[in-house]
Amino acid sequence: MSSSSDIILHHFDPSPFSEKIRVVFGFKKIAWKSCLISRIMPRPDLMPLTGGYRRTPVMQIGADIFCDTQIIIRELETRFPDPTLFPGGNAGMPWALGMWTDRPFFQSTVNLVFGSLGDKVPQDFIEDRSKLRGAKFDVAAMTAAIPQMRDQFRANVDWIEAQLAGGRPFLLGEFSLADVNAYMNVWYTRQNLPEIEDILQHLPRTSAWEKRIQAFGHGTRSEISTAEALQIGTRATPQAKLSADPNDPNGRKPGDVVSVHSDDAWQTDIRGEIVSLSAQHIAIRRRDDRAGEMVIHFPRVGFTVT
Ligand SMILES: N[C@@H](CCC(=O)N[C@@H](CS)C(=O)NCC(=O)O)C(=O)O
Repeated sequence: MSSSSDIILHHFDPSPFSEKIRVVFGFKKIAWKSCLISRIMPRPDLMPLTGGYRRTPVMQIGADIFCDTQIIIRELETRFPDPTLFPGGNAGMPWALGMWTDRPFFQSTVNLVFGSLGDKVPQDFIEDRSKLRGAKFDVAAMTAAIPQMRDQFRANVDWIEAQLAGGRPFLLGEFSLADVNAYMNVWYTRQNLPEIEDILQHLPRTSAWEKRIQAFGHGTRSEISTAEALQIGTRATPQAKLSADPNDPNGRKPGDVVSVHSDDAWQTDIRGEIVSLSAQHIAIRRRDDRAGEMVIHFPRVGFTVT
């Protein structure tokens, strides 16, 4: 039986997607272990655990590894259902809103942040992210697009402002996953661009909403090293249970060997044998020379299985 202190988050403090998970830890009052990873590759103690998945964050519970914030949040909601991130039966729309907050909204946020940082973005970071994207991480182009990105950022945040009208404290009334996802973008600009206040000062409901979310904190955090996390993964046995999806539209079943890819430019595929699957998740088993047997869990939206 696992407890909340078995939860390890591989992350780095300035990572906006990691902030989503830290906020969920705060809201659900979870105790967790923070494993700080470098902002750029290589990550030699993490790759044996993930099989090569290189986005941040990654959650580890023993020898089960959860890649992508969607599947991390789904697992946390299952293990710690109270308080829920899906109040009032809102079990679908908050996920769908993630496709706005994490993609077009986040793209304008990232371009605004890096375009504004300009020459301060380190060369090794540019090289690393160019490799990840399979295309130049073009800070000069982002700098040239700052006026457009300001407009895009403001228009997106203005939707938050509009939704908070009439004294609504959170986007759906009660706090939900929709707030977690939208908040990431505002948090990220605040961390990097003090001048974002020029835009946000005209959006007072959003600023008050940010403070309400900050007040949840990050749960109870303690630190472990990447070497310790790898050792935990190596010693543990995966807990994922065999489970078929009778309605799988492609007839996939436990035991099938598949490759899982994320649908972004980054093309690493992670190969293994299906352990369990459903409309919203797939877990595959693989063996690693260093980590031994691991089960890696992915969401379905944003990932392809071949
Ligand atoms: N869809 C992913 C996106 C995560 C993401 O893009 N994270 C950024 C950092 S905040 C990243 O992976 N950057 C490259 C890296 O850390 O190697 C998720 O929801 O977890």
